[in-house]
Parts: sequence; structure tokens; C-alpha cells
Amino acid sequence: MTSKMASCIFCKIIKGDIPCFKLFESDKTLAFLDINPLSRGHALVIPKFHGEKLTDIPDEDLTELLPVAKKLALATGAAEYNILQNNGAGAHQVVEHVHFHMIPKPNAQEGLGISWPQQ
Ligand code: IU
Repeated sequence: MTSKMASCIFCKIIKGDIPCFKLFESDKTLAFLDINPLSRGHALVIPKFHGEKLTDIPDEDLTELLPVAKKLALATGAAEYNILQNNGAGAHQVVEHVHFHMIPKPNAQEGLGISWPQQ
């Protein structure tokens, strides 16, 4: 483990050292609710492989990320949503572990199966 990984908050969430509201997990991918949501249901989809930017992640660790973001968007029932991913401080990246945001439009998550906690 590198020192960057040891101090990485998302690596700590992956390890279970910091709790999250988990939405999806596989051997390569984790999705959880954003702690400071822009709308109810705002989720983050991350590779378990630690890398700061998209270009730091091997292709095989990227393959699930968009399909999972798509499933979460569908699960919210939201007709409108943003999926975005920031690389570098100048591009508004704050947490230095690759993550895709899935941000439903407000009041659009009354649909399929997922029971969102109140935030
Ligand atoms: P950004 O793309 O790096 O700007 O977004 C980081 C996101 O990570 C932001 O929406 C935070 O609310 C979110 N987040 C989180 O969900 N849990 C945490 O412990 C921390 C940040 I630190």
C-alpha cells in the first residue's frame, strides 16, 4: 500500500474503516451515497483500484463504472440526471481517488427499488 492510499478517504471507505451508505459492491467497484449530496440520491461510483485521475486507472478496473452509474440512475426513476467525473483541482476534483458522480434532478427518486435514506 502506498502512503497516498493509506491517507485516501475513499480507500478507507472501501476497506470499511469509514462507514458509507452502500448502493453496490463488486470486487472492482463500490457505489455509495455522497455525504454532501447536491440532490437526494446523489451517488458516487468508484474503482477499488486507487488512482487520482481517470488516466491512472487500468482499463479493466474502469469497465463497471458507467454501467453501475447507469443502473443507479435507472433505480432512482429520475428522468433527468448528471453523470460527471472531475480530474485535477482546476477541474473541481476535491477527493483524489477517481469517482463518477450520479446526480439525479431533485424530487426524481421515487421510482424503482432503492430506498434512499433521508439526507
Ligand atoms: P469532487 O468531484 O472531488 O469535487 O467530489 C468529491 C465528492 O466526494 C463530494 O461530492 C463530496 O461530498 C464527496 N465526499 C463523500 O461522499 N464522502 C466523503 O467522506 C468525502 C467527500 I471527504
